[in-house]
Amino acid sequence: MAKKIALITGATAGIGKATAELLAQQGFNLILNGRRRDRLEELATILASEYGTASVIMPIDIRDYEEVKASVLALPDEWKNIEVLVNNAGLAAGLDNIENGDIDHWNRMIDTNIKGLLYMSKTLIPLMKKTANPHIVNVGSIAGKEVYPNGNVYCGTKHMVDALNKSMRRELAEFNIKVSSVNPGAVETEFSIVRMDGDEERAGKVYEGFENLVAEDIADAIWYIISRPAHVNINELIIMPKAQPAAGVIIRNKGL
Ligand code: NDP
Ligand code: 8X3
Repeated sequence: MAKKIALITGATAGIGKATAELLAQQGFNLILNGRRRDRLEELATILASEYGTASVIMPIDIRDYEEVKASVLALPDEWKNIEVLVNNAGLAAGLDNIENGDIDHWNRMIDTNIKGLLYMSKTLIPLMKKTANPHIVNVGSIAGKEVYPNGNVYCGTKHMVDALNKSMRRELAEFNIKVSSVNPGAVETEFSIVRMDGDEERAGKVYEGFENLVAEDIADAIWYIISRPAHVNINELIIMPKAQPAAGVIIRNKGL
């Protein structure tokens, strides 16, 4: 298997799926993670027919450390040669102040955005150290750089991703592993539907009256990050819609 291997978490939708498509197009073989097995199978079939991509699907919940470890251990040896890890899986749940916050929302965000990213990184770092040009790309957020009203716990988890991104870079440079982050503003994916507990009408309003980012914009940035020459590392990128000058601030209905 001559192609490089990338593992993408959260490849069933949005930014992860668009990144899988772009990396397949750029000649990677892929390990595709997400909980929805049917979507992973469908994506693997499409990527094989369109780009000749070989994929292994990893339909697991990254919040479960034992499951993460077991599924990585179960990979055939030739698939353990993982050069690129895109820590993308994550979510926001709810948009309430802390007083009215839902404990289950908080746990899902903390367990996925922070612990899931840690579990996957801890498990893969020993394998990645053995590869030629290892690179971890963490998907943070503008919510990890700034805060906005009712963003509280989501913003907190993404600030932690920002801190982990910096920590990993400090720790892993001596092992030749690049660590980068991409930090987007509003991207229309399934993100707001998940945040609003499935209320598609409310989710749709988030993107009304301005031109939001699309998943392909972020996939493009991830490809830019991982395609730099070996001696260059992009520490972090912040990518916003033109109409979103800051977290939680959107200029609507200006014909953008
Ligand atoms: P989507 O909801 O479209 O995609 C999220 C992906 O994460 C899905 O593939 C989902 O798969 C996966 N996922 C969620 N929980 C788990 C879990 N426990 N185990 C494994 N996979 C999981 O949202 P986006 O594409 O927008 O989000 C991707 C990342 O980008 C997130 O980290 C998000 O915080 C970040 N982000 C998004 C922004 C936006 O405005 N959309 C802006 C800034 C950052 P499944 O449900 O099948 O498990
Ligand atoms: C999501 C970006 O601005 O909706 O991480 O919080 S924002």
